Amino acid sequence: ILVSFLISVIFLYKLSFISNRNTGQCVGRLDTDKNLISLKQLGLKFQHLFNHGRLQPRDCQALQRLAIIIPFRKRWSHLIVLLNNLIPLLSRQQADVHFFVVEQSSRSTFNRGALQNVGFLEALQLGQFDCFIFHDVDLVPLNDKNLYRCGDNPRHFSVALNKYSYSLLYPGYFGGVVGLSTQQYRDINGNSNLYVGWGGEDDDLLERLLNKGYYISRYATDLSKYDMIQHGMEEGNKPNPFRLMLLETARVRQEVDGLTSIQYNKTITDLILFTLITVDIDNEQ
Ligand code: UD2
Ligand code: MN
Repeated sequence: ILVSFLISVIFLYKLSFISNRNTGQCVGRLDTDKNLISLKQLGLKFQHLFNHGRLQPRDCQALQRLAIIIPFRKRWSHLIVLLNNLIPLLSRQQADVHFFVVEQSSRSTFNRGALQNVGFLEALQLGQFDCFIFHDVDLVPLNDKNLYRCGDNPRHFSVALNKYSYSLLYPGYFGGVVGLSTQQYRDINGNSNLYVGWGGEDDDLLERLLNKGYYISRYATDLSKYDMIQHGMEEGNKPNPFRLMLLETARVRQEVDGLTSIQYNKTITDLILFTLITVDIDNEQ
């Protein structure tokens, strides 16, 4: 009797863990689900949680409405893995969230900073958002107590990456996944639009926020672990040779280079789980 009692207790405990992972409370440390399913299957799996592109808690009203901005080009398998892991996590965190995938059309060199500015401006055309989380498509959070919300200072979420043995790369590292309130992002005039190709735009963003009297806020390392899905470097996103030179003038450019100066053409498509914003960016502006 004792043995069968113990077995049932263990079984019930496991069951509650599994059901928590799908809907209920946060559970802490997670394993990444790396299964590749189609975009259609992903839609079928999660569509019941969405209403007009908005994932909302069932039993309460969230304090912050979040926009997750994903700069993107030709990384569909990463996007699927990210959403497959992030949607249940955010649902457990009772988040009120809308995903915006900001895709740069293939003509020009990749410009992550400019795409983030477009995501911010276009999201605010479509709804009211309190908090913007700018999210690399290839970073999967490993702990659901890493709470996706904005605070009094800009927050760096992706502190500890598998790629860097789960330790902070350097104290001023502000790449990967960061969150700024709508007010904070406006105050700093968003990202620079001048970083064409790989690198430097994240360090520039840090200069901009420090220049406006903010500092970086981070959660404990244990909560801030991420796995970066393995990838190479794209032809259209080669390291920018001017990035260090640009960085020297970050603060003097801040008022004239950013949200206030960006020029682009866009096409918007509403899908079940996210809004796709396809953007033509003129890197010569
Ligand atoms: C690092 C930073 C990233 C950014 C970049 C320099 C981390 C974890 N990430 O990323 O935040 O500062 O350096 O620009 O430190 N992307 C596409 N398609 C492309 C190219 C880029 O979708 O063809 C997007 C995608 O969201 C990707 C992000 O841009 O995650 C950053 O590009 P990356 O992953 O190639 O660069 P990585 O890992 O060095
Ligand atoms: Mn990456």
